[in-house]
Amino acid sequence: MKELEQLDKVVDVLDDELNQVDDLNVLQQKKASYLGKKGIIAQVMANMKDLTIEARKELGMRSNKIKQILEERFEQKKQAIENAIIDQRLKNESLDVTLPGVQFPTGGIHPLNQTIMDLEDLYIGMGYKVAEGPEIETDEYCFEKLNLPKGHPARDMQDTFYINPELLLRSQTSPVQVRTMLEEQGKPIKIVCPGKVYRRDADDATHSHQFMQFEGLVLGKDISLADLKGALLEMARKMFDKDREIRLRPSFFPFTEPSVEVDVSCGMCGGKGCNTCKQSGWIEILGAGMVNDNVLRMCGYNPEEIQGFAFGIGIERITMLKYRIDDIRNFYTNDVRFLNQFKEVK
Ligand code: 2NL
Repeated sequence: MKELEQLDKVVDVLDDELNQVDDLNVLQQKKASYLGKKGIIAQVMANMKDLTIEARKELGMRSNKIKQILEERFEQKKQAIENAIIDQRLKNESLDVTLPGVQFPTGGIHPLNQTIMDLEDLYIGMGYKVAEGPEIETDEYCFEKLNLPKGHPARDMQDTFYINPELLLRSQTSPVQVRTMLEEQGKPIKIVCPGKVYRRDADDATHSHQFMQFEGLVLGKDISLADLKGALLEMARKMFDKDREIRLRPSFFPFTEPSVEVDVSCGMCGGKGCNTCKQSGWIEILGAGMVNDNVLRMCGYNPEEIQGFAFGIGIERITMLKYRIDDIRNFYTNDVRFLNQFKEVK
């Protein structure tokens, strides 16, 4: 019977064809072309009515068997294709968790901020509070209450950016201390005041029209110049190294009396004399003194009962000394080749 022969071949032919298929849609079409209403099996069976009952019976049984085999083949192939798709997806989506992470560039702490943070740490450790105030100040707080009345020659010394006759860009952080004194109304004070200040200077290697200052003020009963010297010695040893010495030279500031300029022993030559210290063995780092009685009175303090010291230090200057930076403009031009040298090594 030729129908039986045809059916027997179908499975082999299908196996060959399925080897070529790797797509579920194509597989679906293929299945229809075998098992569908007009498929190969149906076509073979089309002529059944012309056969004997025996032959029909045999052909019917055989075709059912073949259909079952075909169904299995298609189901197996479908599973195989679906598994292959999942394998491919897992491959594509797999992560190698041992790969090094992406390195995002990080910033660093600006050397001036580092110096301010170091100094704040030191003074907070000695019981001081950190006080800040506005960069736009009044003439009253920046000059008048600091014993610099209008027409005082020291006012010309500090060429100031005036906004109008009453308002200016502060030329020192002292107005922050003035504000604190007015608020505290005669009570003891122990503060440091870091911040940006402005002066009408032409920029060069050692001058900048805006720079950072760090001032300190201690008011209380029986505060003396010896207390000032102790605080400043701690600062020199914290900022530079632990065996530095300091020395106080007489000087003049309108807001302190007596006033001193403070030198630190030269770290380059250990005090013997070199180019950095101009052969003197000493480097000037700050100005200080006992708060002038006039300042105390104008800020609501009675100099008979309470007195104390104040100091002012230029952040740029000591940062330059510490890190051997030779041009103040490096701090403000944001050249990453300069800044990267201060990045913390992780
Ligand atoms: C410097 C050093 C100094 C002060 C600042 C000060 C503040 C008050 C009262 C008294 Cl509220 N003094 N500050 C004192 C001495 C020196 O700065 O070289 N300035 C031009």
